[in-house]
Amino acid sequence: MTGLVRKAMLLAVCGLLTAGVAMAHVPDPANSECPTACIYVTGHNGSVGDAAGNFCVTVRDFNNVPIENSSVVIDFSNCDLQLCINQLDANAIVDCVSQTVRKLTNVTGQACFRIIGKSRPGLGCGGAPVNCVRIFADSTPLCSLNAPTFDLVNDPSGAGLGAGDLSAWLSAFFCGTNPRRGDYICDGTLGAGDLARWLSVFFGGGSTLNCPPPKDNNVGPKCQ
Ligand SMILES: [Ca+2]
Ligand SMILES: [Ca+2]
Repeated sequence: MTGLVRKAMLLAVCGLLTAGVAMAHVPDPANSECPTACIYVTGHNGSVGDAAGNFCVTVRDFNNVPIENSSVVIDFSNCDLQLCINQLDANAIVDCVSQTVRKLTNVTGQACFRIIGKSRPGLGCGGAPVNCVRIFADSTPLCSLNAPTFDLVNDPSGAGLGAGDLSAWLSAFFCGTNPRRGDYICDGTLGAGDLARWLSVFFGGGSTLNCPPPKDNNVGPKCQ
């Protein structure tokens, strides 16, 4: 091997090593993990968000190493729901203007959420576009998902799931346009499986309450 070739190889190896170091601690979507189906937006039981809505995001870098203290942002700004300011989670930060909920990852690179909120009023057969939720880690886009909502109509008392929500789901079912807010099985259509999932969350008792009214009627900050 000539001296010139050896030098060139050395430079190439150094370049690769430098690139590897530079990519460390930068979130890599290919090595990170998002929820597999969609994100459930639920109510709470007075002390904590409904376990039915629990989901986790794991952030890893180019070398597949978990990133601790990565800022995971769940961005609902394209969705048809209203977040509650109080997520009953001391580690969750809600931004009403940007409609985001944010948490830092733990030592294993994981941040878990239970998003508390409800559907906006007056949606009729319309609603959110496909994959309205965007998930970022340190500003790097990781994935996009749908965000069905169990609490579909407001209750002036601040109560959570009830007959009015069930009725609203049935109205959505008869739309024929499959509003994504009622697609709990996340298959693109509304059917018996979605109704069964709504009933299981209702009877699970974890969404007996939601954030207090009034809703904002699609103007102003999309949370309360
Ligand atoms: Ca309701
Ligand atoms: Ca479905």
